[in-house]
Amino acid sequence: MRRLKLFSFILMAGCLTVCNTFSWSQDISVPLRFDRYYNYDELVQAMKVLNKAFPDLTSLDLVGHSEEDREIWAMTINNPKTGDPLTKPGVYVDGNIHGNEIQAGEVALYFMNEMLTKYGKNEKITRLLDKNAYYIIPSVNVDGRYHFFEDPNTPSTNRGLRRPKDDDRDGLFDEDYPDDLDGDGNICQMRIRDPFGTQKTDPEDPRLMIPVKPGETGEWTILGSEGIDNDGDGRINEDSEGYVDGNRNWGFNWAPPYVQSGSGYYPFSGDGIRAIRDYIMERPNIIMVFAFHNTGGMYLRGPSVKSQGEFQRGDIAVYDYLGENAEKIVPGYRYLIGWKDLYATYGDFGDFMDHIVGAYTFVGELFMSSQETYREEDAGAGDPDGGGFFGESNTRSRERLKFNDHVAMGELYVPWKPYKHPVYGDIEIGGWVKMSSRLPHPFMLQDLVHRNAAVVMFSAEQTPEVKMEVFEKTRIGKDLFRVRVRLSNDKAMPTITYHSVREKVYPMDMLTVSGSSATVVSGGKITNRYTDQVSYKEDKPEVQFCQVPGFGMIEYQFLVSGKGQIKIHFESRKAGKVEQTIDL
Ligand SMILES: [Ca+2]
Ligand SMILES: [Ca+2]
Ligand SMILES: [Ca+2]
Ligand SMILES: [Ca+2]
Ligand SMILES: [Zn+2]
Repeated sequence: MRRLKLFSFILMAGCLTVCNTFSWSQDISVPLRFDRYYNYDELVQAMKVLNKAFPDLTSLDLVGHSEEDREIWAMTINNPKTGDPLTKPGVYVDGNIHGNEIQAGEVALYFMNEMLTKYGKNEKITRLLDKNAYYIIPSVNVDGRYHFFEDPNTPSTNRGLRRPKDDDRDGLFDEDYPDDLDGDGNICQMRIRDPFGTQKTDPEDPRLMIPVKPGETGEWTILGSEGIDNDGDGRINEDSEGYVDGNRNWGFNWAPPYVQSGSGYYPFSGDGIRAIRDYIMERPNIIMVFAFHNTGGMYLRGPSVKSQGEFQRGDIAVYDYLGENAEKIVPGYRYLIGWKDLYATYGDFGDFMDHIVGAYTFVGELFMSSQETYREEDAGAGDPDGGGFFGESNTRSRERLKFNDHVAMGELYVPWKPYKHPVYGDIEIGGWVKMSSRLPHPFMLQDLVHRNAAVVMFSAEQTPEVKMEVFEKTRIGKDLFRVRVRLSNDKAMPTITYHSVREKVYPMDMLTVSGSSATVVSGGKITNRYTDQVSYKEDKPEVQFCQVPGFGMIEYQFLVSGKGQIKIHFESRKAGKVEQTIDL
């Protein structure tokens, strides 16, 4: 049903030449290599190999199954000697929610490989691993990843979830995919000679075309992606896989498909998406989140839709600190706001994590094709021969073709070749291969995965770290003591996001004072230490609700009556526990 049987033989032959350049199945061992890409099976194998090599520091969880019953795996990296994962700040990293955006998976794999292989050898990484719990799902859309490697594709196909949809409403589901007519493993473009066409050959590079000017004779008409009319309905490539977009299917600010394309019929209709939601909700300690995608070189934060309004000032300060440092760690990448700088999205993952989980969330849009040629991404702006936000001008294309010719040794572009099409007759097929455009050539992959993993590490270092100091204990009467406690945090992130505090997303942190022979008479937050101002809490003064800010501290005062030992205990959903016992 997917494709004509006729082509299956040449399909396999085609894949041998294309896939081998970028991935191979032998030798998955520790340390992992990153001069290659990992298909779905290899990616799972790589996770298992890491788990086997570092059994004390890792565990593998089967998160759930996809639409096509593939396994979705998560790895936890945690040092049990420094505590249970739930008692530490949780750092969540995923990738590849869009099936074609595969290097996101390599970034996640690299992060795991780097943390584990350098633990105990590199001082900084050792400290980071001991500090946090890490939850990593390298491939969210496992079906998309599988089909991106195994099937002929364009750089942009196999993005959505494998939930059949009848795009052209003819009663058949996913019946007319593009077809790899020349059997090279790629879906390229078709063009036909046509004196009435709107394109002519680019004199600077005959592989490219430029629009004809008014009055000129045309040379080419572009027919679209490689394909035939598989179901004989007179249309070509009109109903391929899906389409539900995993990153529009989350249950916060979800909108139906007539508002948000690809959102699915209801929130969490995706099997794998639902399983990952459950996995996340079972880990309420998650406070830092990275979701990797391609392409464009961006670190995006929310809000995803303008009508949500801007985040709270305290949260923006955290995002700015992390985002501005990310820009320095990955040259050329920009720290941007989703709805404002890119486009509005409803029901996306980031919104869910910001608003429901109460975590700081970045979407990392990996790769800039300008890094192939060392020119600005927007070189095409104002160019008369076109180029839009995601499109590009011939100026860019000419440069990218030189990169293909002289650096990638021709591996990224298929020159136009004649083909006899059953409907169009004599046509030509050619263009960019699936492993181009949105993905770095393997020789550039190492740099991409390292720098972006370093961004995760920088942020992981900035998860809250609360220290407790009892800075005063004074006898102010018979068996009456004044006890002052400082909770400080020298990292950028507060113990709870400001959004979570305002919207009461989950319980505040708690500071409690208890002792078997002592009673807390009064207690409250010190608003001015010098003028002795305290904002006392009327009921249950032995329990104080609080948030420890980033790069800051809060102080509390308790009047305690009694004797013996008292225990001062701080507990946070995201920032763990600290405790001290003192003698009155
Ligand atoms: Ca159909
Ligand atoms: Ca092809
Ligand atoms: Ca058709
Ligand atoms: Ca059809
Ligand atoms: Zn994406």
